[in-house]
Amino acid sequence: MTEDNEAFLEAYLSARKGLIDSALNKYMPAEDAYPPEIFKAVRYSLFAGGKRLRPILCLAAAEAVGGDIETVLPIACALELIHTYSLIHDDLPAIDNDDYRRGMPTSHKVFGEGVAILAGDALLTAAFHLLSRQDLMAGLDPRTLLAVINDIAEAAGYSGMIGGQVVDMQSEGKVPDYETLHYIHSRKTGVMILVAVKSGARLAGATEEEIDALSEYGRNIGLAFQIADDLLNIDGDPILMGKVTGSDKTRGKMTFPALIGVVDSHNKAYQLLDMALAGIACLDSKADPLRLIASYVLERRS
Ligand code: GRG
Repeated sequence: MTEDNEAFLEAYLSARKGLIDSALNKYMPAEDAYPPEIFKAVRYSLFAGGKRLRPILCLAAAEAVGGDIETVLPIACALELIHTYSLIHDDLPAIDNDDYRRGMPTSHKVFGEGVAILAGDALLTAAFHLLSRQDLMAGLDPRTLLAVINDIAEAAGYSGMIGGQVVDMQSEGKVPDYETLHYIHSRKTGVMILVAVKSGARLAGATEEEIDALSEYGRNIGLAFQIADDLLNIDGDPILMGKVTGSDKTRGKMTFPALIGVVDSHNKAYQLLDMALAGIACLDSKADPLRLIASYVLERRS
């Protein structure tokens, strides 16, 4: 990436993150709402410094087809609520048993396991509550919104993120094979990234051709994102990542480096980047932020 593109992307990501953070702050109940323990736990994880990649992608996809990002903002925020829930539950003792995330103690370490489980549940429910708020959705076509809610529910559920997580857990300690690994990565992580891009495009009134192009982009960067995550778990800086590295190997997780090695995993991720960019070659310069985000997904250090 050139220095100019790097500077543009940094400013772009920071501005979008600011927009998303203030919308989330507005949509979520105050920390001292009753009962305070649950609202504190929800806000603790929601405002713990996440990159906001999924909502940013949702807004950038809308922008790429000439849409209005303010209209799509609540849907983008709902995706972040689902993402935050998945991280809280992923860190639980029964799943990955992680003590730190983003440099801070995980939810169950601060609030106890019971409240952490409920905070995750509350965030998932809050996402669909937000998606069905008539006051915020007034500018959207109801049929399109319903189709988007359906896509998001499918992506987060047993055929998507949960399915991927289940197979991920069941595959620990097993000899990796491509088919299983592709299933895990494309569902556990990829599908929420894909649905973020697709939802933004659909809500912004994209044509079927544009939706197909952006889906191709989303599918490829979704998988590339998880391969980059596998690589960061090996050679990432624990300080920048805010969590321990090396855990995938200790747990015998099925990952791309475990299947094909570090160098080929790196090459595979860049191949996917090329495919993502080729997918949106038909879009004009309004898709440039998406092009830069695709490189960022692979070059990020946290
Ligand atoms: C329902 C019991 C129960 C568990 C759900 C679904 C699930 C657990 C976990 C799957 C989600 C998951 C943690 C996938 C890994 C993907 C990943 C690399 C997450 C980190 O995403 P970033 O880097 O995080 O975007 P930030 O911190 O920036 O928000």
